[in-house]
Amino acid sequence: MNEPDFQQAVSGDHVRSEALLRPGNTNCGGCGMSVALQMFKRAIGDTKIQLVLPACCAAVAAGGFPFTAYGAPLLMSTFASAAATATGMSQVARLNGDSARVVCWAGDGGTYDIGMASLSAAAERNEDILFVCYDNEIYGNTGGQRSSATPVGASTSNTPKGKTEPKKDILGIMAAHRIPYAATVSLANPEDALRKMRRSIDEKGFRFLLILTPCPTGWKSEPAMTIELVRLAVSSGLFPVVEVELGNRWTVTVEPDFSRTALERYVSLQRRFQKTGITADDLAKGMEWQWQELLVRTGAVSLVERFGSREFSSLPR
Ligand SMILES: Cc1ncc(C[n+]2csc(CCOP(=O)(O)OP(=O)(O)O)c2C)c(N)n1
Ligand code: SF4
Ligand SMILES: [Mg+2]
Repeated sequence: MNEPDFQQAVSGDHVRSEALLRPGNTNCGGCGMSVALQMFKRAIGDTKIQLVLPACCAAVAAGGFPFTAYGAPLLMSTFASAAATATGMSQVARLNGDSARVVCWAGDGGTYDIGMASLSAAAERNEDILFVCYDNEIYGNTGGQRSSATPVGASTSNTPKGKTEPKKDILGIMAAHRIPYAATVSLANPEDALRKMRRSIDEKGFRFLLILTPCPTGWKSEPAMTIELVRLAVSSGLFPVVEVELGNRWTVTVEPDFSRTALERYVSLQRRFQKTGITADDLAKGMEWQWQELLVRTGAVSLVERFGSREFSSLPR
């Protein structure tokens, strides 16, 4: 897509050829993943893609055979083989001179947990694929069990009293593979989101996007509050909106204001937190750790400042 076309896509002032997720799909009302798919299509325009969907709500969304709610060719895979399957498809497309870009569209279960081995292997080989994780912080499709993306304190069907472990730092893990591009995406900041989606489809080598996608069914939130929840997660600092180039150039692309009111509202709008009595204060503790880490990664705070030790002054930044 050239620059004027991209500007049109950002403004929404364009004609979409075909939706990526069509009417007839089985997603719940207010599903953040549906919004993410539509925004992704808006960013990529008519760029030809092939989708790989491991087991997840997005796979079920296609509907019953022989129909499909997707406006792109797709292959459903096992959790464990999604990135390996996408690797094969990308290599075959290259050998055939086919311009299609291969995109894995996986849930947090298929990314943080069950798909991690082949995901890590494909990232390490720098395969030419885009791996998108839509993160609803649970195994949504099987009734809302915890995943390693579930935040501390959230009630799930197998942690009814609240999860005790913090959310895994998946972006840090992916960046450690020194892949060309990794980013987190906020659906409440469309301009930033569209730019990152566009870049990740164009860039060569392994790219990774993490999109926070509220799940009204599992989060026990109102469907109409989906984008508001993302906005609150971003402004409170709970969901850092960043990008990482080549594994070590970290940039915060949407600055939070660390609003305590936003954090309290974020908690109050989801019954998954109210059930366990977790408070904004409890969530703020984990957030502090995350931002200390992030400020060092972006270079805003040096290791010396963070740890106050002379031993760190000789380390490269
Ligand atoms: C190896 C394996 N274990 C378990 C399942 C059952 N299963 C299907 S979908 C799913 C949950 C997926 O969670 P996630 O990837 O986060 O996607 P979501 O359902 O939340 O969209 C599970 C556990 C499976 N299909 N394969
Ligand atoms: S369970 Fe959650 S993620 Fe799955 S379709 Fe429903 S709202 Fe979307
Ligand atoms: Mg999930």
